[in-house]
Amino acid sequence: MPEFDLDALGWNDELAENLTPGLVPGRVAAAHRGAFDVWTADGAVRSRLPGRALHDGLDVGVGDWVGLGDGLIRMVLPRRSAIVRNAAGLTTTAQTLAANVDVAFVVSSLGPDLEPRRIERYLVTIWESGANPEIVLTKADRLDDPWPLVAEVESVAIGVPVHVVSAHTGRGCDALRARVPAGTTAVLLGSSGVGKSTLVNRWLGDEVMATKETRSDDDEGRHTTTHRQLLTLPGGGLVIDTPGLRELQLWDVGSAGLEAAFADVEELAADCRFGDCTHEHEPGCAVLGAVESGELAHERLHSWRKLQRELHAIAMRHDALLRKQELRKWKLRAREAHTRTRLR
Ligand SMILES: Nc1nc2c(ncn2[C@@H]2O[C@H](COP(=O)(O)OP(=O)(O)O)[C@@H](O)[C@H]2O)c(=O)[nH]1
Ligand SMILES: [Mg+2]
Ligand SMILES: [Zn+2]
Repeated sequence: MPEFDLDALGWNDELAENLTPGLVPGRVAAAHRGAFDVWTADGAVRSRLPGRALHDGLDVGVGDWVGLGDGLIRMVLPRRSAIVRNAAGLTTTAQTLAANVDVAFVVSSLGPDLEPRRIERYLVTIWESGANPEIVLTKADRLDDPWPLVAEVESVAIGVPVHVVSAHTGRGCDALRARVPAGTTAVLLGSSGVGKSTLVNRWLGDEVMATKETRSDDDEGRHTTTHRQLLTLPGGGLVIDTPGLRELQLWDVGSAGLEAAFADVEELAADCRFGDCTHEHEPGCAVLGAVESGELAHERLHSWRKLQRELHAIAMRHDALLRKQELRKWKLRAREAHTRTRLR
C-alpha cells in the first residue's frame, strides 16, 4: 500500500495544532456511499463516520482533513474553503462537493450547450466557498472561432480568468496545469460530458479516470467518475475530478457570493436613487437604466433576481428547519427534566 507524504497533500502546522492528540491525520480522497477513502502517512484506508456523527449531520467532503481513531472519522479539521451545495432533492441539507481547494475550475464545453446562466450559478457558489473560481472552456478544437462564445462567457464572469483548452490537441492544457502548482488543490466542476476526466487524464499522462469512450466492461480497474476523486498530479499539485452535477442548488450562503458573482449589477445598484431600491420599478433606478440603455443584459438582471429569490427561499427553509430542531431538543430536555423530577 503506497504511503502518502502528508506535506505534499497540504498538511501544515495550523492543521496539526487543531488535531486532537491521539488521532491519525488523513485527507479524504474519495467519497463513496457512506464510506471514504482517506490518505494517511501509512497509506490509504477505507473509513466511515461513526453513527453519532451521521446523526448529527456531520458533513465530510473530498479534500477534507480528518482525524481517524479506531478506523473511524472522529473529527473534521477546520476548512480553508468548502464548496457546498444544497443536496439534490427536496431536503435542506448541506453537501460538501470539495473542501480545502484553492482554485475551482468551472468547466463547460465550447458549443451549443454552453450555458452562461449555469456558469453564473457556479460562480455564486464558488465565490462564497473561499476558493478562487476560474472558467475552463473545453473542446476548442470543435470550433473555428471560439472567441464570440468566450466573450459571452466573459460578460457573465466579471474578474474571473477564462481559459480556452482542447484536451485533444493539447491547446491551453499546460497553461491550465500551471494553475495548480505543488501544494495546491483544484477541483473540476461542470456537467457530465464536458471533458473534465479527459483533461485530468492528459495531466496525469495516463487513462486513470474513465471517460465516455473508455468506459466499458474491461474498465474495472479505472475510477469511473461516479464519485468525487482526489488525484495527485505528476510534479505536485492535486486535483479533484467530479461526476457531472445534474443540478447545483445553492446552499444557504449569505449574499457575498451573489455580490461577487454579480459585481457589475451591484456596482450599478450603488447609483440608484433609493438605498432600498428593488430595481423593479423605482424612479432613478440605475440598474433598470442600464438595461434600458443596453449596458446591462436583461438576462443578467433576470438571472440575478432569480438567484436572489432562490437564496432567500433556502434561507427561509433552513431557518424553519433550525427552529424545528430547536423545538425538538427543547421538548426532549423538558421530558428529561420531567422524568428526573418524578424519579426524585
Ligand atoms: N473534440 C473534443 N472532445 C473532447 C475533448 N475533451 C473531451 N472530449 C470528449 O468529450 C466526451 C466526454 O469527456 P469526459 O472527459 O468523459 O467528460 P466528463 O464527463 O466531463 O468527465 C468524450 O467523448 C471525450 O472524448 C476535447 O478537447 N475535444
Ligand atoms: Mg468524468
Ligand atoms: Zn435600482
